[in-house]
Order: sequence, then structure tokens, then C-alpha cells
Amino acid sequence: MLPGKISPSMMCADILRTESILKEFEKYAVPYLHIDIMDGVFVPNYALGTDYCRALKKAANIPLDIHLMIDKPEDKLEWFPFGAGDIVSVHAESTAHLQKALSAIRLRGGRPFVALCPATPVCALEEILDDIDGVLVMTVNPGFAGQKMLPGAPDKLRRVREFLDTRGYAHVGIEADGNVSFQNAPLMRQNGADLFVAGTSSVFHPSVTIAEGLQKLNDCVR
Ligand code: S6P
Ligand code: MG
Repeated sequence: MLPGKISPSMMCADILRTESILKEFEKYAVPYLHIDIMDGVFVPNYALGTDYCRALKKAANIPLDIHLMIDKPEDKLEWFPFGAGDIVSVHAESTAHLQKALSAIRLRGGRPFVALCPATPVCALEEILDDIDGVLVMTVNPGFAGQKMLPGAPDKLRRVREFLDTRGYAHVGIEADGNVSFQNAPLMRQNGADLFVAGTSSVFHPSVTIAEGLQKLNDCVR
């Protein structure tokens, strides 16, 4: 299994404390910054944007993990600052031209991930296996932080892992996004996830400091 890593969700960070939070993330060698981009069309919410990504890239030496929850991402990729080492996820449900979007990410040096909503079957991966470095499995419906993990989510993770492994794609990672709590994370790990989006359920939970949250979640996903 790939090593377990954490990607803190910047949508859940106190925007007024961004600089000090980034310093802490650098101090604790956080491997990615998860950035939720929402266009009010693909999901019923707006969140973060292109300037925010640019600012984070300038302020911190941490690869971005951009989660595009937008319609027709292939038309908008050039608006986003990403390059070697950055993850960019596009939703299978957001475009008729999924392969085109994924290959455009690869061409720019990014790491293409495909994101699956809870109702999207695992077989949606069949035709794009060579175009992806990872699968982002939504363990809640996309649009909002602070939701409960859907009961079918651990089994969906397991079935994605099995689908990839049986076809010779064991090197393709799985990112779990939604309610990655200290309780749910070990279950997600057991079912094959290796990248964990840390939001209000863990690193940004009011009961822990960021340092405590990172340490505790790292212990859960190792
Ligand atoms: C949801 C978004 C997620 C959330 C994250 C929040 O649409 O894609 O990345 O920001 O899930 O974490 P939590 O712990 O509040 O669910
Ligand atoms: Mg996300």
C-alpha cells in the first residue's frame, strides 16, 4: 500500500490566520494543501479561486492539491497555477471530455486525479486508467465541509482499490475527501485510501491545535 499522507483543506482554515497556518504546515512538513474550487454550478456553493491558489503558491513551499468542483474544467485549467508535483482533480461528472482534461493536466506537469461523487460507479475509471495518478473518492457529497461520512464510503474505497489493483494500477493512489475524522481515518486507510483530506473533522477541529491535529491524524493513517 502507498504511504499515508495528509492534505489539509484550506477551505476550513481561518482565512485571517493563513500565514501562520502555512508556517506551521511547513514546520511539520505537510505534503499537500487541498484547495476546494467551487463554481456555484457543479456544486451549490462558492469557494476559493485562482488568485487564492496563486497566493498560496507564493507564500508556501508546499505542493497544491487543487480539487476542481466546476463545470467544464478543460476550458478553465489554464486559469490555475499548477506545475510539477501539484495534484489537480477533475470530477468525472463535470465534463464530457474527461480524458482531454486529465491529459492537459499531465501535459503541464501536474498530477491528474479523477474525482468521483458518491453516486458515480467505480467502472467510470475503466477508460482513463492510463491518464490518472490518483482517484479522489468523495466520502460525502461535494459542496460543503462539516458533513457526515456516507455509510457506503468505506466500501467504495475498497472497491476502487480492488478495481485499480486487479487491472495492474497499484501505483494509482486514492484520496479520501469528506469527514476524515480521527475515527473514520483508520477505516478509510484499511479500505485502501492513502491521501486524506483534513478539514473540520481533524486538523481544523476546535478541540485540537493544528500541531496536535496533524500528529493525531498522521498516527491514524500511517
Ligand atoms: C467538500 C470538499 C472537501 C471539504 C472537506 C472538509 O466539498 O471537497 O474537501 O473541504 O471535506 O473536511 P470535513 O472534515 O469538514 O469534512
Ligand atoms: Mg475537496
